[in-house]
Amino acid sequence: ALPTLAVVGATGAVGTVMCELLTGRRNVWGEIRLLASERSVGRRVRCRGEELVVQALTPEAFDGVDVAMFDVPDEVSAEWAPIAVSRGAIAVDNSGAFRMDRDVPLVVPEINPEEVRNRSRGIIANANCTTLAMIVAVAPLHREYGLRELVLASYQAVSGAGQAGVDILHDQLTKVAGDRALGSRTGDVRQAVGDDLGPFPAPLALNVVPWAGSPADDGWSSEEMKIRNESRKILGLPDLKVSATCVRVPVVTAHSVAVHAVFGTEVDAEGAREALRNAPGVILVDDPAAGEFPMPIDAVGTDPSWVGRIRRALDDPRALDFFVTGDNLRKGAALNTAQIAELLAKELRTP
Ligand code: 11C
Repeated sequence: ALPTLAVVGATGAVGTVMCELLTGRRNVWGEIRLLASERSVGRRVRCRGEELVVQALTPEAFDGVDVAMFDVPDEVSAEWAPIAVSRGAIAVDNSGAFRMDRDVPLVVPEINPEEVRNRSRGIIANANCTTLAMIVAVAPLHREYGLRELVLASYQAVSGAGQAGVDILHDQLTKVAGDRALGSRTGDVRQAVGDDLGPFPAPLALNVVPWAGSPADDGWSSEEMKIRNESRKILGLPDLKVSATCVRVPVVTAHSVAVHAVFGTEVDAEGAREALRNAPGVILVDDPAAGEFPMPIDAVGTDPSWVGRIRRALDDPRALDFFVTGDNLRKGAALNTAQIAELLAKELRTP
């Protein structure tokens, strides 16, 4: 029999992409059960060609479920993933609640699929969307050259902050549209946009904001710490040096990262391109003379991480500079979760 899947948070920004994505992938599931908070209960959602009615998130809703995906905020996952496990399900969690737990593997199927077996808590974690966009491109280069250090700057889309982030950017763009004087004097964009900044600390229209997440120690942001800690765990490099600066940009979907990666041996740009050409989950787009580089407007709605602008560093023969763009709601969230769940489905399938 085919295993039963539950999608918790089915009507949120990631859950919605998950339902679309499950429709387009090879079917490995028997029943699919959509679960959400009270206000979405009863909603009808099309998934895999069926019309499914969203059910309430209750302990009983997990009875008979083999794999439960969680696309909900940290605190909801922290409470409900263990409940799903106590009812017999394996939880695949897209939140940050369990990622750094020693008994919870952090799995990227292109990199460490074998880790799905080390799930003594019954929970498998999915990485942050910025980490995911970058790490599928970094891992093949690590295998080739031996990674020592990452210096990163992110260019993160507003949908990373959920639908509220998308709505506020569109509202702000409407407010600033057509006023060609805006952006030439200090404070005028703030005035045009007004006080409602949604989930962000400053206007996003006609601006970039060097902040994502919440404050961590010594001036770092939680997002910058996540990239560091998660990269180390996924690559199995606990001492990897990582410095990230996370920046929010006026893009709706797809996070980008400018990467400076230092390796243990000398690198060459063509060798790096060759490694990336053959890597799963990566598409090489690297012909700047022809206007071909990775960009959100092209990567949105696609599965792979787009990689380009590959150069050997001018001042260090062991370092590469490149640019990566990946859809933060697909590989950055729903797709990676679906891929992990499919590894489990293969294991659980009974003849
Ligand atoms: C953002 N990366 O763009 C965040 C959203 O740890 O899963 C995802 C937060 C997380 O704001």
